[in-house]
This record gives sequence, structure tokens and C-alpha cells, in this order.
Amino acid sequence: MWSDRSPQARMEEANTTAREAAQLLLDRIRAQRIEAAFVMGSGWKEAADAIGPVSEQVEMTALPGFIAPSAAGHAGRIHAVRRGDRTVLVFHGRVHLYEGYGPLAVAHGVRTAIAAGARTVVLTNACGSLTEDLPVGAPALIRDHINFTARTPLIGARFIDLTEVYSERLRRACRVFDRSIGEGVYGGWFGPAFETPAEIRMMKSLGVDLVGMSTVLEAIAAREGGAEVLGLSLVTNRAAGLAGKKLSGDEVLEVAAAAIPRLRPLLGAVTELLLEQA
Ligand code: 8IG
Repeated sequence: MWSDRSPQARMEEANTTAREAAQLLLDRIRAQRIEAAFVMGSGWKEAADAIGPVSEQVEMTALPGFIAPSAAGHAGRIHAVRRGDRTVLVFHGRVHLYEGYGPLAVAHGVRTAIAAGARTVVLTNACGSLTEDLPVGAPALIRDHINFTARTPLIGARFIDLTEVYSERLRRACRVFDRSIGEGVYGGWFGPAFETPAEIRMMKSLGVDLVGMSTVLEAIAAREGGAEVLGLSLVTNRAAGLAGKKLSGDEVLEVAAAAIPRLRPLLGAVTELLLEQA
């Protein structure tokens, strides 16, 4: 899948497959539609219980177009959370460009959620920080992004406006809930290798505050689909060359685990907000 056809056919196939996946998913979770979708990146998964009790679970690979995520901590499962007569989806795991499947596979979860009715997509991730203002262990709002991947989930003449990818309204609401939460520009990096110190200096000079390997393509696809986007980053390390030591996977996991108590109330508040407006 996602290969050898004409560009238009591949875009159509992506949208058709998302609609098919959405229908099957809605059948499985016995819902008419969903209100919102959360994509849980590394570090965030253990805080997902704050969104609400899980009523149904679906394996991603049971749905057309989904690929079992291979990155550590990505379960490849979709949870349905029922709150009153409303349903939100929680994606445990996502596909990254560095896994090699391409931008359509990366955006498929978001497209499926929107085809299932989601009007809001909450994209979470773990990332590196380029500024002392966004400290390790703290969540931060994504204000804007720079797409360094040279990829896009859009094929053809789709001139989508990206003036406000990350909803000002939702960011403001998060700041009201947590007055100390920081905000920054996220640089989306292809990976899988982290940046060199020179690449981080380049990004810094271009106005990047946070850097990671996800989120940007999903955000673009969500905007194309007309959904509002909230981007939440958990800073787990200082970017390469800024901390005077090498980046350590174990340290990232430790920082993420320690941050769970800070992420839970934020996710709870965001869920309330999304259900209120629904
Ligand atoms: I966690 O420093 C995490 N993910 N590109 N750079 C990039 N991705 C990351 C980083 C980082 N930390």
C-alpha cells in the first residue's frame, strides 16, 4: 500500500482508506462519531488515564492502512473513552517518518480520526529543548512549527493555509489552566539520528525552541481535514550540544516517567475543554 500509483490516486487512496478505517473503528467501539482524538507520543502514554476510563480498545493493525508502530513505548492500540454521550479516541502510538513508511502512513491516524468525526486533534510528543526557558521535565505548548523533514502528507495542488496550525484558542485555554506552561516553536526532524550540535545551532538561529521527530506532518494533515490542533510537547532533554553530555535514551525515559504527575492534570483539563465545546 501507499505506493506505485499516480499522485492523485495515492491521495484518493489515503482518504478512502481513512474513511474505511473510521467506519470499522466506529463499528468496533459502537459509536456514531467521535469528538476528538489524542495521539500519545512517548512519555505521555502513562498519563492517558486522565482522559477518562477506556471503554473499548482496537488494535491499529485491525484497521485498513495502519502499520504496527515500531518505536519503543508505542503500543499500536486505539482506546475509546466515553464521557457521557461523547467519545474521544486515544491513539497509543504513531508512525514516524524514520520508520520508513512515508508521510501518508504517518498521517493516517489523524485522517482516520477526522473521518470518524474528530474536530480537534491533540498531538503529544517528547522532544529536546533549545532554550533554558523550556526546561527538561516540563510540558510545553507548540506555538508553531518548522518542517525540516522535506516531506508532506499532501499530494497535489492542496494549498492549505498554515497561518495558525496550533490553535490560539486551545493554547490560551491551556495557559489559563496552567499559568506557568511554556510555549515554543517545534522543529520537526526526520531522524532517526538526533541532530548534530551544528544542526541545533542552525535551528536555534532559525527560531526553533523544541525539536522532535513527529507531529508536524500530522498537524498539516489535521489542518487539511479542518480540525483544530493542540500540540503538547514534553521536554525530555536539552538538544545536542547544549547540555555538555550525550543524549541518553534511558535518561529520556526517566524524565518522562517523572513528568507523568504533571501531564495528567493537563490532559484532564484539555479533555474537559474539548467535551464542553462539543
Ligand atoms: I525525546 O533532542 C527527543 N526526541 N530530533 N531531537 C530530536 N528528537 C528528539 C529529541 C531531540 N529528544
